[in-house]
Amino acid sequence: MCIRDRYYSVRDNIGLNAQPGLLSFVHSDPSNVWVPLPESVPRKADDAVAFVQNQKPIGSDQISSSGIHDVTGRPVLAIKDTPWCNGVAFAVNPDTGLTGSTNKGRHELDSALQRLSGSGTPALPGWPPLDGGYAVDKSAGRGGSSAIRLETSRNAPRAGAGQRVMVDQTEPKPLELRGFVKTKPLKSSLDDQCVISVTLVDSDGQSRTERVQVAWEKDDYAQVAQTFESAKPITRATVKLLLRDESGATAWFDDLFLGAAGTEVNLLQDGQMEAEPVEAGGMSGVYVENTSGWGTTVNYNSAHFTQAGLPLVYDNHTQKIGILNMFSTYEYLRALADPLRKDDKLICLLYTSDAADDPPCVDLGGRRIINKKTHNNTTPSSHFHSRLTTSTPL
Ligand SMILES: [Ca+2]
Repeated sequence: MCIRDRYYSVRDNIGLNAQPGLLSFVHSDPSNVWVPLPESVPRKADDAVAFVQNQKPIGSDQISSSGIHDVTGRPVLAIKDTPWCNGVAFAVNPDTGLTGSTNKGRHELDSALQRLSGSGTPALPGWPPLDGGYAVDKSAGRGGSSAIRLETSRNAPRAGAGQRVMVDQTEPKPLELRGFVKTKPLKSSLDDQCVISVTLVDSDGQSRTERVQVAWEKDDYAQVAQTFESAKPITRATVKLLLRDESGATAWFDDLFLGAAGTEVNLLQDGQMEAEPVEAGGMSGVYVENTSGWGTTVNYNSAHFTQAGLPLVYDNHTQKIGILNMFSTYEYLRALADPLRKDDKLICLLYTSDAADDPPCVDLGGRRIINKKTHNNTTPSSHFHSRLTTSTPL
């Protein structure tokens, strides 16, 4: 079986899974560990490595156990400034058989399965789930009865909900965001742990993302409010409710408003979170991103050699042996296929493609995707068209 799909996975103004209605597949990126870097850290490899060693951000344990080394023993990485992460992507060996409970492959596998088990959770039609998704809490609402509840754990450290709205200003006017948030203890000290992120796109196609900080440890709903000014008319906006905490946290969101300042016209659909939740349905499984990424990289981290299930390779250029990372990715896929096959779930391999002439197709839940013109009016570098090619489970 083969499914082709045009999928806007990395557009900043479309959350993962959100826009095409891909609600039943969860995302796995097994060969990268993304680390956002503060602005003060120079965008150089040595500085990025030092930051990870000294500050121990989320993912540092996976980098130390699964990191790919080049022939000189240095971590393989790429400095990146992308809509979803301004920092560094460390190349990692996704083999789940590496020693250490914190290896990337095992973490990714456990996380994908856990998120998949929750991906059938009914969601509000106006609020597509992001990352690990959310629950509709019918008894925790502030106004009315329902609220969106985000919960995280070690295996599912990110949860979220998002919504894109057309603003269509003809002249610049301030936009106001208001909402109410309640949180249970947030243990780590990251300042972007619980935020409402608002991405605004103006009439020139320029986008900017503002993060509205949520107060910590509130037993009751507290209001957040922020006004955004823009020199150009704002054409569209994406609001994301985001929680990330490896040690486990909970946050509730209710009564969200986004609209022209001083008005009560809410651009958000179901800002009160009172709609009837619906189930995602259709086929489900895991889509694995970057299956070609780092694939031809040879991993010289000798600590990984004895755990490799496939033969090592001899590199003519360096005249040394190593692990071809594509083989490690295959081992990850094989480990992932076992539990999925038992449950009639699918693996989809996602790789980047410039096949802009791909025909519009159905999405994985069987609904047709309409490729609106607004998807294509930004610069090519701000997104890539991806093609999902799936097969039956490996
Ligand atoms: Ca409500």
